[in-house]
Amino acid sequence: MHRRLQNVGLAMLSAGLCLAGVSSCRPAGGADASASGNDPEIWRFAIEESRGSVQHEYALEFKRRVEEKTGGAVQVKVYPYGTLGTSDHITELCHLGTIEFATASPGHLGKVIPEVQVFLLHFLLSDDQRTNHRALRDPDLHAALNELYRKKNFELLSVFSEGWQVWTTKTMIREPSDFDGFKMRVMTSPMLMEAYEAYGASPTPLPYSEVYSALQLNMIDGQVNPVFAIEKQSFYEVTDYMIFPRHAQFITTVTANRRFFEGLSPARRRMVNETIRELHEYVFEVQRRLNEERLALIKQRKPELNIVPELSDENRAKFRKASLHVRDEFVEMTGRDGERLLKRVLDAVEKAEQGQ
Ligand code: 6CS
Repeated sequence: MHRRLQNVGLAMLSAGLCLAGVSSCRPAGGADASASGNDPEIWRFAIEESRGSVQHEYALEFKRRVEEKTGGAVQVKVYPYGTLGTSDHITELCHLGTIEFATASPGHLGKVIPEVQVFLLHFLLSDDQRTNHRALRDPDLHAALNELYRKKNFELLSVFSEGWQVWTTKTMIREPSDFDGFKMRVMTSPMLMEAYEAYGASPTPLPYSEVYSALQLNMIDGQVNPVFAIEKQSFYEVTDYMIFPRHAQFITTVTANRRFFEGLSPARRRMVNETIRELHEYVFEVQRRLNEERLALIKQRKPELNIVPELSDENRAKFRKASLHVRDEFVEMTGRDGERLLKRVLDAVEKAEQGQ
């Protein structure tokens, strides 16, 4: 979309938020705003997923805890995917400060903060989910990332995994050569194009909301997402195979508008940080439970779906080998900052593997 038109659209979205009744409440404004009047202060939290997904449960729990801790002085309004547009719209609204909080997944945010695409590289993290969970909380990694987020007017609050990325496809994929000419839907960050081109596929970037119909109309041959999302968006209905290559995890980040965050009183800032810390453990359990439960549902609803729980070690090694040069492309695309970040992620995983 033309940049100018996009901005007009965003201005209309902002106006829409006021018309939706939010304007009748006191706007978010940190310490000063929280010291006057009896109306609750409203914090808006937009997520990139629909109701009943990992991000939705996360945002609802954030809301519950913040409202409880502030005795209702702050109320959090959660906007599920679609209510404020696509991931790109949500990111822009948080950047502008029209909303205070948003989830921003590297799969889309990479267009704004290229270095965050480090989390899109394949075979980078540990094979063990708990290890990755610890690594993603690494303070040095967080600080390095936050420096990049702040330059774009975001405050990075959290990085977490929503589970393994799983392919649902119309044909069987066992090894890279099976991807020859295969139209794979990817999120819209450029690194994902590189990642699947490395296997010989033809990657097709699309917003989340367009994936189901693109599969249905045979415009694409497959897509990649965690199990809970495959069930929630019904992608399994329009594909024949569900393959678990364990090549990457779906990583997301939680952000706040930087000006809003810095304008909060120290006590409020501490409360947000404390809540975010508490939610790191909480969300690990949520993604584990949702991915497990939804897999059982999919099996029950579509018994004829071919589920491939793992690739052979030999084929997995072929994918790993094909993926490695994408790390060089990442460094080429992101320069010194990207290179340093890549090293930090690898160090954080190593430290977590050693139980530090
Ligand atoms: O594939 C996507 O575009 C989306 N998938 C998930 C699991 N969350 C948000 C993201 O936009």
